[in-house]
Amino acid sequence: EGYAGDEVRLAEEASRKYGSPTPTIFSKVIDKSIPADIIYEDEKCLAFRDISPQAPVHFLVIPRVPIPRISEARDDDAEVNLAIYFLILADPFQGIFLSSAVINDGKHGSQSVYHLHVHVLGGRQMAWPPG
Ligand code: D5M
Repeated sequence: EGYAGDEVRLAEEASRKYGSPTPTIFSKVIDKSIPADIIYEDEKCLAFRDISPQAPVHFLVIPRVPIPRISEARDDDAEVNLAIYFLILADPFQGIFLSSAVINDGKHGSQSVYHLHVHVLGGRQMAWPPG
């Protein structure tokens, strides 16, 4: 509820900007047609726990607009402003140490879901570089 009804408008907007992105599983998370552990949402973005957590804390931050990948984000995609996301996320996760934020881009980045998402991981020692 709350922001329901915006999805059609956002999909049309994305379709104009990016061609017609194939809807992904994250569209269903957004429209709540599949269950997800949503920890934060506002008119621009959603955060929910990763179904396959790689750390004690592992959630994904996605824009509602279905931008397929970071390398296709446009200048006018203000909602992709990571500073905004992390400011927002600082609040629900106050007190939890967040270690890394990762964006996988395309085939070489092993991106599997083509709806832009930021992995936010924490609660354990991370390694560098990623595999
Ligand atoms: O990572 C895509 C991530 O999305 C991967 O860590 C699993 C996660 N995922 C996939 N489906 C779901 C659902 N339904 N809920 C929560 N998390 C999900 P990538 O960066 O594309 O490799």
